Amino acid sequence: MRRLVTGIVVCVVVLGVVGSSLAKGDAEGKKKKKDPDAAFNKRDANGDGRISVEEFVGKKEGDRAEKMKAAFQKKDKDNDGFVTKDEMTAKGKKKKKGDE
Ligand SMILES: [Ca+2]
Ligand SMILES: [Ca+2]
Repeated sequence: MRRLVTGIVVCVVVLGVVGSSLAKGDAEGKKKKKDPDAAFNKRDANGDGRISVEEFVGKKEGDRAEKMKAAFQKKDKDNDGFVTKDEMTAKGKKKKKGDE
């Protein structure tokens, strides 16, 4: 009988810990989704701080790869073949900052 009670207590504790860590992970996950750094780092496979066209296109093939390449070239404002974090986070702004 005592063993059963211990088992139930363990279960409750484990569920509580798992539940709270899941809730925590969820909150952190939502935070990360909005974080452009996380999106950038995910793309930056080799971690050199810039995204090459290969990293940007990833494993896509055919039309999707072509679309990704076109999107990449739009992002690559200075046409150096790499998208930096600044270029990645810039949202379609064609003009430089301080142009107002
Ligand atoms: Ca890279
Ligand atoms: Ca660039």
